[in-house]
Amino acid sequence: MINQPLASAFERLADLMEIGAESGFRVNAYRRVARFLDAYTEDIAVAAAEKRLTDLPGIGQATAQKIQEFIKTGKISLIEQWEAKFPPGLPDLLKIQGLGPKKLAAMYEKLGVGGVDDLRRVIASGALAKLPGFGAQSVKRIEEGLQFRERSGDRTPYGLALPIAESMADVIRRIPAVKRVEIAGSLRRGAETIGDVDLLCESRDGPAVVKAFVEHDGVKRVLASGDTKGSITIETEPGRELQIDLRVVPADSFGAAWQYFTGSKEHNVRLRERAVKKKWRLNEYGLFDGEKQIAGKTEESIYKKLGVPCVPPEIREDAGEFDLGEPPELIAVKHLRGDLHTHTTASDGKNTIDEMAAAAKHAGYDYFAVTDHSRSSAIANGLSIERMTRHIDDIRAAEKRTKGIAILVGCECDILSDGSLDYPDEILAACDLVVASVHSAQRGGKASPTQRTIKAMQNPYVTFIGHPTGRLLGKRPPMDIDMGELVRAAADTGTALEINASWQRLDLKAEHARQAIDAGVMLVINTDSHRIASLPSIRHGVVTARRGWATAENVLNTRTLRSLKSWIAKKRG
Ligand code: DGT
Ligand code: CA
Ligand code: CA
Ligand code: ZN
Repeated sequence: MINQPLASAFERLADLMEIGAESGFRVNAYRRVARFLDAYTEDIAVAAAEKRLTDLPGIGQATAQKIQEFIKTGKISLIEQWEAKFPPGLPDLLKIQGLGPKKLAAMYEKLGVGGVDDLRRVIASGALAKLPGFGAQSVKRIEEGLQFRERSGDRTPYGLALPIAESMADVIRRIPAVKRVEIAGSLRRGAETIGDVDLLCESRDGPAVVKAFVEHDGVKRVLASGDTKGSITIETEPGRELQIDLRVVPADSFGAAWQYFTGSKEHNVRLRERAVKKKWRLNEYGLFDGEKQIAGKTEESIYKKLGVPCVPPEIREDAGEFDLGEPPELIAVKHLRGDLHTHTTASDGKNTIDEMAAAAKHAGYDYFAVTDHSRSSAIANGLSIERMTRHIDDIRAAEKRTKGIAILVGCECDILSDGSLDYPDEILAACDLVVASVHSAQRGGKASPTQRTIKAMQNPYVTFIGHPTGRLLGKRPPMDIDMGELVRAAADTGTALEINASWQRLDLKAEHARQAIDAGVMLVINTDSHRIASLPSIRHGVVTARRGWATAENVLNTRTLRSLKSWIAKKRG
């Protein structure tokens, strides 16, 4: 659906206009359109084709025209006009944590900041801190955001790279000479960030395939174009590109190439040692005894010959997988029976309880939990005790009228700066489950983040900790958490730890998930969805759990509703 990219386009338009100090009225109107599109459950292209756009709330003639233009051309010319007004590096600064359009406008007008280099200069000279509305604290945050973004370099988050790779794989699949296409590399292993995408295809006509690949519409730059290999880039967002490598191999070598280019390098080195010990040779063309190929049509054939388990790609990291007797059965999406961390319009979600319920049911779940924000999360429209009390009734009423899926009453309760919880126990007790999360003072709370979280876990109503380290990939570093202490306390108190599947978070990350499992801690995989379109991102959480060696037994929301409830009841005593 074009709804999401279109919503982002209107959001960008609003940002640009706000940087340009355009009237708040028009800016807000475009933000409302973006929010509407974001939450709109039907395909906006259908409404456009049926000339119904202006029947929709907040969409007038002018906006309808822009939507039509975007559907036809993939862009909105007004955005380009606005972009032309500023130095090209200026809008990109919006991606730095702590910098919004208003601050950018001030920096641009008063100090002539037009990009990252200028920003660094005005931070160093102290000029930025002197600007009204900035101050030392806010400049420090901006500086941290800038440094963090630079450190994360040009790796692309898994959740952004995956859909791009999948649609490129579909494009290649439609080339006539192509028999088969697969994803390899770090993306197949489910790494949290991706250096480049590696695709593999089976064909006997390499040159034709590579030609079609590098000449495809969406290609930004061609880096290499040979007989069996092509390399291109795709623009993921303005100013950022993702490299995609394609290799063309014959059927007899497909398994060997897939194994080799899946990696990791460390895993491959160990595997090659096994081959050498047997006086064989292993490379991307196959496993060879002298000149004779003895395996390589499939991956399994290679592992089998070498006498090592053919483990899932997610755990090919030389982190103990060679010591396994059998390949483990890791957790899969099909094992999950429900999503236990979601938001609705009651706080900052875009869809109602009923819409979320219908979508969760459609996803095949047996249950899901509504966990809106608690009162202190003002920016997330957190619920006062009175509103929460009514919300609980609303959820129970929705549960009564909904068939085919159980709706659990929950809340995402803030862990305050001293580690106390944002709601009194009576409210928590009225919920079926409670997510406790740190949302404020990630640095410099009254107690350390570890101590705050442990204190929250000691409350019997806290079922699990949401996004335990608070990181945002490429944007915000994790809180300073002592993971060893945290998982011990989780085990002691019978509190589960979340793997938040949102692609910006992936929190816990894989290494921490494995540490938790080793300590006997229960994991729970949730999307933290703020709209129904986010529910499928559960698979990012599952991949992260797999990289942490999780099986279905390690994950709370693989349980039946009855077994889930009794697990929660055990901690409540
Ligand atoms: P990335 O792209 O940085 O996220 O990580 P990968 O793992 O996708 O690395 P990449 O794209 O450089 O190479 C893809 C795979 O090809 C890698 O996982 C293993 C294999 N490979 C590449 N270069 C070597 C090498 O020098 N030795 C061995 N054993 N394998 C290699
Ligand atoms: Ca790669
Ligand atoms: Ca590569
Ligand atoms: Zn949440």
